[in-house]
Amino acid sequence: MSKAITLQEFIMDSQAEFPFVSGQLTRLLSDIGVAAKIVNHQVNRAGLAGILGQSGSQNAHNEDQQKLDVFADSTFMRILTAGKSVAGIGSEEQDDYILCHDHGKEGKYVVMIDPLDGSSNIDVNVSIGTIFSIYRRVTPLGAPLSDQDFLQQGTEQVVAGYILYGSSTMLVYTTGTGVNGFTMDPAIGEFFLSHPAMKFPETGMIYSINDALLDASPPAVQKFIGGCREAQGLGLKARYIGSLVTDFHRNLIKGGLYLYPSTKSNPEGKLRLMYECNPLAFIAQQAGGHAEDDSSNILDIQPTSLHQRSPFYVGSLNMIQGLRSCWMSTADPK
Ligand code: P6P
Repeated sequence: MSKAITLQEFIMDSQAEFPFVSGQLTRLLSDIGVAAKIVNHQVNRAGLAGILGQSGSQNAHNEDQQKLDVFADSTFMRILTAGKSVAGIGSEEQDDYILCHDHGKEGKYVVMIDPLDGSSNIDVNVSIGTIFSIYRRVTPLGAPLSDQDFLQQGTEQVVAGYILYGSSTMLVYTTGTGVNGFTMDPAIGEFFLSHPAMKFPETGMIYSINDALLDASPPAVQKFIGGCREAQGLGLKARYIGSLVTDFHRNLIKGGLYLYPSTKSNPEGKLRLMYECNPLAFIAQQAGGHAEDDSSNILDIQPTSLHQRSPFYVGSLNMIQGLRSCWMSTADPK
């Protein structure tokens, strides 16, 4: 039986793929693995450690922060700023981006992170996740960071990944040469390569949407979901957990499409482009899937604000193509 490969070994072996790296990316990926272990430990004991429930504070979106939201955010901030690789961090839980090391003059990379997505599920013991993206800074080393370092298109991502705190804890990421998944062995607190070269199955048969949004969704989305329901006899299934990382991960393994549409009351949708849509879109693309908003590839969107939202449809290519044909057939007659 071949030796199990640890996350650290995989990261070191992969460094050869980046011939010009200074080792900063390797260090940064390792730091994310360490922060994931710390957060995982706390998530797994939340009910015992008295850190369930709300923290009493709100985030940048005036959403109630759970105690674990605050813990996860502070943990990733602490670990990532301790290294010299990161010049700045944009967090869904922080109003503005954080500059590291003398106004961000050091460090080749910036990180965008949703420290704990789906945290409203914590108190009911449903799986939750961390989502992260790494970009190269745009401003030169030695200069202070600016907005342009953070408001980059998704195509500029160097790394994207997520940690799923579920029945087992997994770290899944891509550096642009495929998607690899690592499962934690809780006995020794180490991530081992368990899902090499992850790909969406050719045909997706799962659709994931909050049914309560459907009547307020674009006609194309209503037509697509109607078609899925009619195809129930052919094996189409509805699965929606209300935790994006969990729904995405299941659809990546089994094949499916996650939809969070624009609605009449929220024309930009709910999910955040920089912290949720871009990283999962990069992973989806690398796994043979795709991700769009109401009209274009998510990765091509030029961000204009740190916390901007976007409609989000992500998953198996055949299902994205089915949705696209619904957009075309329901387009307003010119
Ligand atoms: P709704 C969690 O708040 C989240 O950001 C995603 O994890 C999840 O898919 C979605 O929102 C759930 O939103 O409106 O269906 O409760």
